[in-house]
Amino acid sequence: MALRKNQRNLTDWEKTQFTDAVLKLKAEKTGTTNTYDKYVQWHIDYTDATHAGPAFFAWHREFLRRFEIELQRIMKDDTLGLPYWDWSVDQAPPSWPFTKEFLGGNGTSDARFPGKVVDGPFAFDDPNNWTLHVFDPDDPDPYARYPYLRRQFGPGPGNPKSSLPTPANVQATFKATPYDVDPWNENSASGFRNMAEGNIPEPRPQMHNRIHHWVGGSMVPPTSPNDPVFWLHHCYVDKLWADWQRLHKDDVGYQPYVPEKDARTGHNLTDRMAPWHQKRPLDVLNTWDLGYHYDNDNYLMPNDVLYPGQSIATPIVNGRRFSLTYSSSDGNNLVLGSNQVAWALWLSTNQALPDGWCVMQTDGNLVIYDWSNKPLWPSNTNYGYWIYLTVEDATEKRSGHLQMYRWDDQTPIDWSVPPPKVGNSAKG
Ligand SMILES: [Cu+2]
Repeated sequence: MALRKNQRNLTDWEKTQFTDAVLKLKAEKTGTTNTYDKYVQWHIDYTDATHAGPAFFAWHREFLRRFEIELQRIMKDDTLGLPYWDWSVDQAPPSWPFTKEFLGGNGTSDARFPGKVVDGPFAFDDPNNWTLHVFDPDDPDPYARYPYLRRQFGPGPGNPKSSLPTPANVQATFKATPYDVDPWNENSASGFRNMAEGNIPEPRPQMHNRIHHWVGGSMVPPTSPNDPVFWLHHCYVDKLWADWQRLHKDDVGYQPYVPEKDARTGHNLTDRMAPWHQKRPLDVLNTWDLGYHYDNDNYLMPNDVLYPGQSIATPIVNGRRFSLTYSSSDGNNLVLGSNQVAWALWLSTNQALPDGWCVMQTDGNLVIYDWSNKPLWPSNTNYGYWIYLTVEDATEKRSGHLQMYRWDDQTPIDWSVPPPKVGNSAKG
């Protein structure tokens, strides 16, 4: 199971893991191309087929998951998850991804190389020599066939928007129902899909589309995966869908994927999605089934790791949200907290522990380690089978509690907190 984290909370090590993995896929030859460029080519070949229709979210979910599995393979780490960029919040340094240490910054305004990215691991002149090979033959921009990564933040050709979407835009999109409406394309006048994809309201582009045009340069579709920020952008777009699915399952009644028929081929519930033809939209509705989840889910799965400052959280139910944070400001302890109280509902210990990390192990133990991998605090739940931990939300009887469950049959196990307020559990 891969845990997909907000890029603003990634450690320097996690950022390097991601960029190294991307560089390795680019360097891995396959046939006449490389693994990375195969994905760029798929995106350009299927741009018309997969955008502006209900399967926009389903196709990109499968596309991203395939890419994530390639990252895991090349790094030999099946817990590696794509990071997401919440562009409605992280719109400036240092919390956005366009830093020298992560994805590199804006392109240069030098008239000889307009938009050329000159810092970070994906700069053409960096020793990694990130080189573009896949181009859009129909792009009228003469620079669109230059072999270096380009970015031109802000308004530009085809982009009247000088800003990124806001949290209010995101909230409005979450309210949109149903999933999609007739005529199931860019002219659909309402529905979550077309609002989040970005063709409503006028003036276009909004939401998802706006980010492509705002980053500009290589991020202008269809060859946008040439810029690795594509994955962080689309990971957040996928998270929007996952959050929308969860939101409308709980409160407003279940909102299914539509339509079952009536959309063009490839976009109906049980159409096979090209070019792989294995999955249908029906097969990608649940991220758990696909092998990943987001850090705003209230689960800690086997092998999920929290580094300092990282957390999992419940959705807000009846105004209440509970979260479990591995908190450096609380002495590198696990802290169960709520948005309604300033104090901790539970602490792993009330002493300051050395810096480290926290993992839900496959032996069933939740353990805090220091950087030399010495255990500092265990939950003592090594029952010998896989366990996952949940933060119970306000719909549950044990609202605001941590509860562990067996992975295989989802029965609760004998460990939950609080009480006690501090320490190891209410085992036995
Ligand atoms: Cu896109």
